[in-house]
Amino acid sequence: MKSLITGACLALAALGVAGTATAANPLFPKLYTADPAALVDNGRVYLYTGHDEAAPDGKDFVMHEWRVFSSCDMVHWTDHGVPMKALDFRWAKGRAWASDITRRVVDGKPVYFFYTTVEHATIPGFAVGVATSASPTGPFKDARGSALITNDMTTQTNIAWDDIDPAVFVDDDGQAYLYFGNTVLKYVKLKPNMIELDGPIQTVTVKDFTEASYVHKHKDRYYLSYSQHFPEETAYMTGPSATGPWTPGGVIMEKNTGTPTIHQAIVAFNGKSYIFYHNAQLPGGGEFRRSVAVEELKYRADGRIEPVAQTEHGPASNPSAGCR
Ligand code: FUB
Repeated sequence: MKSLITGACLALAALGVAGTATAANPLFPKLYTADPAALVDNGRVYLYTGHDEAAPDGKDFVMHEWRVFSSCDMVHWTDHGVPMKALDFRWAKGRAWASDITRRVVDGKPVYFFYTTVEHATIPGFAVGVATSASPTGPFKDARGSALITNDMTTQTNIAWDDIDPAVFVDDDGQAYLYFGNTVLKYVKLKPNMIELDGPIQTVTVKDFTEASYVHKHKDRYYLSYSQHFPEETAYMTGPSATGPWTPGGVIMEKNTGTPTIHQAIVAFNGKSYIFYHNAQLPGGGEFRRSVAVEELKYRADGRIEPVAQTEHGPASNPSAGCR
């Protein structure tokens, strides 16, 4: 298997579309990447990012597509290219902002559900779309032919980008939730088909919330992490269920220099936990030219998360024996 992957990577690298990278942070030295999302599947970790394409003096995000990478050890990464572009949603105007991913078995087969932020072409503001694929590396196709969430469905603020950064969480009982929002944190239940809302959009009061909400579970505890303030730092709360009530836990990662955003994803892989985030540490990096990095994340005995420092060396190799 390893030689097949290596051979495939060499061939793809020759085409200039994919290849392998040995980690140290930032993970991908030839590409500006942002807004990480992660999925562990068959012992392999898949990492989904946005692609920052702004010019060095750019004054806004230029993001047309998402990228996907994978690793069996958190150190060597395979580039699987572009699983989807913003304009693959025919109702979208563009802007491939943050995404998240989950896997469910439908009719006995795995289906990968990719939730994304894009700008809507006809309903002013940003929207959430959902796309599916039979493979974690795509290609992903619009699952509905219409947006799942549009800016006119929420009224807490009049910000055009207040319905961004979808994060999907499937609880142990099978109920799926989608968290999203800028300035106001919202969540909604998803129907079992994963492509329709099931009930009203709810809000969560979170002091200093900015964006990038993300829910994961560790042992019996639920963790809601998010970006707070601007420039952003990564904070978290804990609770007894996927809907809280939430108790503040503190700061996981301090703010960046060079970019005000930080956008995390937290995942358990091969017996350890990791936090993906972005910074501006690649040469030529900045607010609109970010780069994804990863660190090991540790829990204290009482369940609290230890503060995580950004490093250049990244985590130690953690080879997954079951990696396919
Ligand atoms: O990448 C565009 C936006 O910047 C994301 O939606 C936010 O989370 C922030 O990272």
